[in-house]
Amino acid sequence: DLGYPDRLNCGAELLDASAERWGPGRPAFRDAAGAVWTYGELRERVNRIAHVLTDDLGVLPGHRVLLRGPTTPLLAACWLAVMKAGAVAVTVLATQRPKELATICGLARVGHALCDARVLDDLVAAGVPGLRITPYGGDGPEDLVRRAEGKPAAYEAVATASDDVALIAFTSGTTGRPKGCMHFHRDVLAIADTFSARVLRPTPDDVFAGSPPLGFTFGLGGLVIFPLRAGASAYLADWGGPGQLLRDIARHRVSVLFTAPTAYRVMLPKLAAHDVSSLRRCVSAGENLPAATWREWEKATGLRIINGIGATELLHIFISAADERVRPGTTGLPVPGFEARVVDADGRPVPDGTPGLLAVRGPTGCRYLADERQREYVRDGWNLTGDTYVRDADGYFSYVARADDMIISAGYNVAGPEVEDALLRHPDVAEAAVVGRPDAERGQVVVAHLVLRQGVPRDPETVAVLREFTKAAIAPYKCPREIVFHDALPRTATGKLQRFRLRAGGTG
Ligand code: 3SK
Repeated sequence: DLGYPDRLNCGAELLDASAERWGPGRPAFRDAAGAVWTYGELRERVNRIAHVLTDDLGVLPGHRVLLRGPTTPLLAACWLAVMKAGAVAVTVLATQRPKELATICGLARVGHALCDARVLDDLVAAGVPGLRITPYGGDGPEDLVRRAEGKPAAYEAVATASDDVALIAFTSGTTGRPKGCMHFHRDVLAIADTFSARVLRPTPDDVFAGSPPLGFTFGLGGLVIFPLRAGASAYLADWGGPGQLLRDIARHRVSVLFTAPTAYRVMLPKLAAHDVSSLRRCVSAGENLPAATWREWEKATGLRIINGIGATELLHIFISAADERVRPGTTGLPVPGFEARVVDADGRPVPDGTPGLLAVRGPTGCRYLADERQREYVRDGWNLTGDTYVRDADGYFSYVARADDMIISAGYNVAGPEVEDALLRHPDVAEAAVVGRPDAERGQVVVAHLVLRQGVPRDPETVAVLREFTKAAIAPYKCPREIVFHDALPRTATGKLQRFRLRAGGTG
């Protein structure tokens, strides 16, 4: 029990309470143009925007407000204003296309949208009936920032109940139809008071930065909720590639980094040219972190990556480990406040050492928005994440594969990520995805889809070298029968690998 009161507004807690506690003059956000917003300035801007929402746009508590834009302090301010106004934020990615936006607006019954003026077109093209769109950051007369200028600098947050819905986040759909996940005001604080406070342990002097967008709860938590709850600051800008992120780390003396395994991998060869001495915490989630990447990062920086598994359904990370608790190659231990176990298809716990389905429960719950899949994914209060995991005798959880990504070849179970991990140990391999291809004789055969490092030839010799290399690392039945080279692997907008597209013969 995290002991939250019945009345709780997460926007007020993250902003007003933090400004009071840590001081309004402390930096809250920095942007790509070099601007710094203090907690006091952020509070004033948020309050003025909240006034526009309630006084001009007629947004009432419980109304759903779509938020869409690249990662900027202004987008974060809009999110906080929606929270303070007691409305429900529906966060989407700036890169989502009209059809996807129309689906989300329909499912979540969105009536209002605050949209960065630079990405307005796709939202307009979505043609959502009755949607009232207010642009921000542009120069039109209706612009939110202009309208906010004349508003009072103070705003009393709506006294929401701690279990009023604060946000609806959509799963990114590694396999198809997105699901809306509802989260309460108390859930927003719970992720900061569990994973962040107990595992990450930031201080008010920390500077956060990273690649996940704010429309993905990995980014919203890591770049807005956690720093504000800790009185720290965040550098908010879109992912501009590995070189850009490394330059930003040096320029803003970033100390807490949130990014995904692929980004750690692509930063590795560029590390030596940048000053990353300010980093003290590196968090990886969004996908399985190969042990090879963990080791190479530690060798290059001396830093032990904090691996974690999170889910939109649980809002943020629920299994992880930091410092001396890290065991490379595992995801870690349940985050204090969460429980996790490995179960069979009937939901019964399996013995340690036996792979099964990962089930988790904790303060953030899993509540799908009007979706019949709630019964399938949530059983007796346990959320089935769709991952196959194994727990060892010490209680550490290790990723095996997505439940539907197990390859069964000639009667043997092959976990794609184990083969990927072996391939990624080779210096020529930049990215790897291993899937099964139907085969009349063996049921399935193991196929490796690879992106090679720049300059490595895509020829039979490279194939032969990689074959020998994997044979020396894993049992022959797991070794890829086929190796296919790609320029890039197919990924969701949040960067998750879409293995189903590779199985279907796509390249992305
Ligand atoms: O979906 C994920 O992988 C994730 C990871 C960390 C935090 C939040 C999320 C949704």
